[in-house]
Amino acid sequence: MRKGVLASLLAVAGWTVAACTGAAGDAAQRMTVEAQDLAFSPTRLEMRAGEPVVLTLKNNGALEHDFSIFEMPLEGTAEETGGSGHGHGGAEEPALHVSALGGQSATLEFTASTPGTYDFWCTVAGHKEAGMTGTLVVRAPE
Ligand SMILES: [Cu+2]
Repeated sequence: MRKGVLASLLAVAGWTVAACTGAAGDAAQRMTVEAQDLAFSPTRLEMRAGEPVVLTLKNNGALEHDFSIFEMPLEGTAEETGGSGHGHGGAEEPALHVSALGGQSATLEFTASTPGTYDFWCTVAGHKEAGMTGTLVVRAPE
């Protein structure tokens, strides 16, 4: 019994270390999306499936902005760091989401699993309609 508990604890500890080290590391595909009031730059991102991505959202505007993709298959779960932490009020949660207050930056680590073209936009009310949209292209692994 005790042995079983210890093994479980070790398994949890091992998992935690792996999570902290991050799937990303040096080999990650690093990219930055800048947000203005009210646009993204660039509006087109490309990445490879199966390889970790570290995406930085740099908010150069005064308003809060986010980068969201509602439906996109991932390997594991996305990890947001330094975001403004706004919620979506119990509405549908995006598969990918990173938010930043005006003048701040936040990062999102994730791994896309499936090649395809995905639309991203800012979910702050009215921003998508004002043109805060873009396209993320996931290419097949090399
Ligand atoms: Cu916005």
